[in-house]
Amino acid sequence: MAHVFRSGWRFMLSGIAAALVLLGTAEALSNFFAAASAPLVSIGGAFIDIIPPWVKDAAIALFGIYDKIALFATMFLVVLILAAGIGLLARKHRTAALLAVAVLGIGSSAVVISRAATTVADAVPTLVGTLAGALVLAWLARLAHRMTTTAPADAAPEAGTDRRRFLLGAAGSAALGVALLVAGRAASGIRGGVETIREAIRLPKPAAPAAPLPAGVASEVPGMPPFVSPNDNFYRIDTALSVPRVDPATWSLRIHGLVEREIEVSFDDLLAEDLVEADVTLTCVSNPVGGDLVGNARWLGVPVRRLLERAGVDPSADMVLSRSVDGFTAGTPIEALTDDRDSLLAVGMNGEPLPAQHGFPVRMVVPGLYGYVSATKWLSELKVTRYADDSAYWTDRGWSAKGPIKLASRVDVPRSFANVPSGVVMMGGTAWAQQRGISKVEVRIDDGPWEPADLAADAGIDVWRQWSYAWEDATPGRHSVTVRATDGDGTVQTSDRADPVPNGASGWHQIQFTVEEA
Ligand SMILES: Nc1nc2c(c(=O)[nH]1)N[C@H]1C(S)=C(S)[C@@H](COP(=O)(O)O)O[C@H]1N2
Ligand SMILES: [Mo]
Repeated sequence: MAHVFRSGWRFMLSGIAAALVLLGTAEALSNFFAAASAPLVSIGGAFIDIIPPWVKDAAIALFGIYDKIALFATMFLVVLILAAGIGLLARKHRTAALLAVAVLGIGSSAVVISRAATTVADAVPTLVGTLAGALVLAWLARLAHRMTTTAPADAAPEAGTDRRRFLLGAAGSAALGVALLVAGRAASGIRGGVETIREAIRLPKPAAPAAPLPAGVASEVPGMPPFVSPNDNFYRIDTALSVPRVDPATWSLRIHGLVEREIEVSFDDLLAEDLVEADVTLTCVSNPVGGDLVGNARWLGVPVRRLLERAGVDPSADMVLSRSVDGFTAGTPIEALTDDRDSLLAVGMNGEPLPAQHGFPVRMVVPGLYGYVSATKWLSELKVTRYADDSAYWTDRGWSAKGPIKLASRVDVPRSFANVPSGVVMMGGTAWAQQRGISKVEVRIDDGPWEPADLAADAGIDVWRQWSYAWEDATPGRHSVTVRATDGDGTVQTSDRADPVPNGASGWHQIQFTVEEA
């Protein structure tokens, strides 16, 4: 019995080593194909597209920006368990096990091909990987068999050789697979490909530069987030498990649908336009009260309005469905793209070409609307249409068709559950109501009266506004601070709590902190 158990482990190991070779080979080869040609990228992507929205919301709540890593780790674990099972199957039924590998490989290839950003050729990494994995499984299973059939007690020298052969083969295959995986991952992330192209781009100066930021837009309270969010840690939210690799030389944007004339523009066409610069604070509808899925940047681009005018929008249209190369879509009310706000086809972010993660080469930026209905990254298409005729990615998954950004405010300093020294307690935070601006922020200590906070300088209605407040006679002990803002129209932020689903969170942000004894 113990003997059978031991040999079972050998076959499970064979399966796992073969799976690592499969994944490693496919991952390494995927660098020569679309990013989604790596099987786990496509399978994960398909999974994200079909799971019920609440699962995704729960994952974001649980893992935040690490949701993608969590998904990859889970998929990897599932693959290893599956592989161990197939290895066990190979002990008695080698053909059945190889057939299972083939079915899984072909099935995965089909998923790869079905993705929006891939073509049939992108199945090559998965198919070659499957072949390599199957060969390794067949070989290791044969070695494992030889070990099992040679009784360990007698014929000792031969058994020793077989044992060594198997262990070397299994360990070597597993190591090779892991090495290919690591090298393949390291080589991807578009380094050397699109990243070199991106770095070589020189963006033209804006014909209409943004006004310089007024002095004093940043609150002086230590520990506040920067007023302009650096590109490197600007929040990132999207359904793309690997960042799409889009070459600006072959990129084009097609504008079609309810228009007088279809137009198609290249990246160079866009750069040749008079470019407009605008400070716009972007916000995710999934941002919880007090959350940080919000960022402020200076964008450079071509007004969407200008291209829509050229195409000639039919009066019956009420929506523009923007589409990404990876299949994501957003539905934006047509007036948000044709009125005089700074809705842009953005090519630049804080003085650089768009970072790959933020939509290189071209994305949409629309002041006043949550990202899911407006901020399409890796943009490829604008379809002028009607809400009655088309719906977008998140609308199909239970979120509202329209997503104006709700008035919001948060406490950034002190941090939740911080201990602060006694004396004057400095507090600071951020408020936003894009398209309306912020006219007032008030804070309340414990159950005390609402006190006006000091507003930092105003950088415009589409930009967040920082505030500060000095609590002069802070008493030692545990306290809470609550914040509420008033927008430029005089509307006071509601205390009604709403979850992010279906159209954005609301409610006052409150944090707890402790003032230390003097
Ligand atoms: N192609 C694509 N564009 C997308 C998304 C996406 O999943 N895919 N997510 C949208 C959402 S929900 C938000 S909040 C913003 C976030 O933009 P950022 O990652 O640059 O902050 O991008 C939008 N554009
Ligand atoms: Mo979002």
